[in-house]
Amino acid sequence: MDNNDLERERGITIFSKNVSVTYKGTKINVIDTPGHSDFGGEVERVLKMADGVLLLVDAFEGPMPQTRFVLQKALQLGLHPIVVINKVDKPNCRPDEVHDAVFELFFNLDATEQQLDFPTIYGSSKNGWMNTSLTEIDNIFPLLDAILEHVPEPKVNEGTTQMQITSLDFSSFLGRIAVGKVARGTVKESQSIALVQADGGIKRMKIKELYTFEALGKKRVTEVSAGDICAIVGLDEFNIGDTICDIDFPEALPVISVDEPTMSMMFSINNSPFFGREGKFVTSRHVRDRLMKETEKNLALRVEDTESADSFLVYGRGILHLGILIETMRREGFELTIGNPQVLVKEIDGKKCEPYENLVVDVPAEFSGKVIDLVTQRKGEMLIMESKGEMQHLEFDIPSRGLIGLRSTMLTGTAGEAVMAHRFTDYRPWKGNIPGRSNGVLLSKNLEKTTAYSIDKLQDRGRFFVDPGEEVYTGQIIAEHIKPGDLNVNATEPKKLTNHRASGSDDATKAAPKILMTLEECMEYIQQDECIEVTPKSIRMRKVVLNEDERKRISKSMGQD
Ligand SMILES: Nc1nc2c(ncn2[C@@H]2O[C@H](COP(=O)(O)OP(=O)(O)OP(=O)(O)O)[C@@H](O)[C@H]2O)c(=O)[nH]1
Ligand SMILES: [Mg+2]
Repeated sequence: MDNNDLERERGITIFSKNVSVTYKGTKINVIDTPGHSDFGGEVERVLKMADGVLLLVDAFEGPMPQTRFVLQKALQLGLHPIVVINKVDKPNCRPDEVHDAVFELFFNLDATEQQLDFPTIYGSSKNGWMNTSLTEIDNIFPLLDAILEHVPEPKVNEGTTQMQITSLDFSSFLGRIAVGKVARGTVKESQSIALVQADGGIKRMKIKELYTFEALGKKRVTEVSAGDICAIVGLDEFNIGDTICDIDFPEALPVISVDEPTMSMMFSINNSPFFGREGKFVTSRHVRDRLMKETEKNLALRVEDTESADSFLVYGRGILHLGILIETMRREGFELTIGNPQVLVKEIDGKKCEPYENLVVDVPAEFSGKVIDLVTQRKGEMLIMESKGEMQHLEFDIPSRGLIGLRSTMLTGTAGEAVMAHRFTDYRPWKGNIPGRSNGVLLSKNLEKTTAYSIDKLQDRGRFFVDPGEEVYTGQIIAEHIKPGDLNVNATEPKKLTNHRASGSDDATKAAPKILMTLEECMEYIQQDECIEVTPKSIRMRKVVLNEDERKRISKSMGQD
């Protein structure tokens, strides 16, 4: 179902999706939700459309931090999950232990007697089977039977039309499409309705076209009754959370609450010397309009104007949440400057508080000491340490701040073996200073093309982010310094003519290949005085202040404060 470009590239679900299957005469609507913790708000919202839940757990890894979160939301809504232990084809998987762990999780989350009595299905979606036991079969009918048996029929409320818009679909032909479950009465084609907004305002409009979900697509219908999920075309203006009601009896459903943002980043127009070279949309007007448009569907996102007309403060749920937005914008042709991510600090009972997260790391036992070391340096506290096959399972409490940049150091420190996941828990008192990046950077002294000759000479000073022949500018971060402290270097010197060796390509082959960093890696890499230039073609890290002398003056005056 992951059909969006970004989803395919990353192998994760970002947007929830609807499909349906008819089994033994019953239509089953299936909603696929994202699993990553940054998209918790989305999960929470679409759960409101659901009459039941399949809780998918990996037969090797067991419940993850986000499993806890989504399960908690489902239990609070009074849903009765069916537990699906997937991937039993994996060698060394432990389906029975995982089942026990899931039971313990239900118990810890105050599940009712009835919820604790959950049905369990085992299987391998990769190999196309699901069964009530660990015996491999050649179909998934036991899973569908469990759905028919354990998921209650939707409540069909009689009365006037009522449907809350819980998600949004988009088609270039039809425009914005409102999706939700009909809660009461029916919704009809050409019906005139009242749209009740979050602030209580009411707008009258007309439904143009109506669809239900059928297999992997949509089917046009003339009427949808309570209990089914429907997609509506032709409402010009609506927001997620609005209720579609009878034109004469506008009665709204409770407003949808979503997770508060935990992180903010400054989005500005591109102000590098390469401004406007690679993008189509580059003015503050373009950027502002696009961000405001995004807030209509991206509920966990908030955008604030700042003192500068060229900068906007964007609040989100985490690096991935904001990273996806930036990546989407750059593909649409935008140029931006992105500041370093800041966690949201709150004052609670007169105390400065910051977000904390639950961090889970699975790592081969030989690296567990290293992991504990790295997390403790960043003010993490270990809660759990246990063996899971040949792996060590570690759980920590850590300020969100400490997580920024942790992934790359963790992967370097464990030869790429650590698997980590984290999830926001709550706000707690500020934990004090957390050390930032330990290495400095090499900065370009000039605006010019880099040369193989210079890069080669500088190889023992740092690991480069640019290739020979790439154009760089003053103040651009072109390499990681092998030591702390920044260095301004000339990476653009042409080869000396006095050199007697035959000039040619042999120099170019000596340079180690550049380090490729993803957008999110850059977001975690940069420090307070640095930012990222994002264009459709490039991602460049740079100092906020490009001029070396000016930077010195500023850091001097800061030091005197
Ligand atoms: N071995 C094995 N791998 C599986 C099985 N099912 C899924 N996978 C793999 O697990 C990975 C994640 O699968 P997804 O379907 O994207 O998982 P997801 O839970 O939807 O992930 P999010 O949408 O990001 O939350 C993919 O690499 C799949 O190929 C299975 O039964 N056995
Ligand atoms: Mg998925």
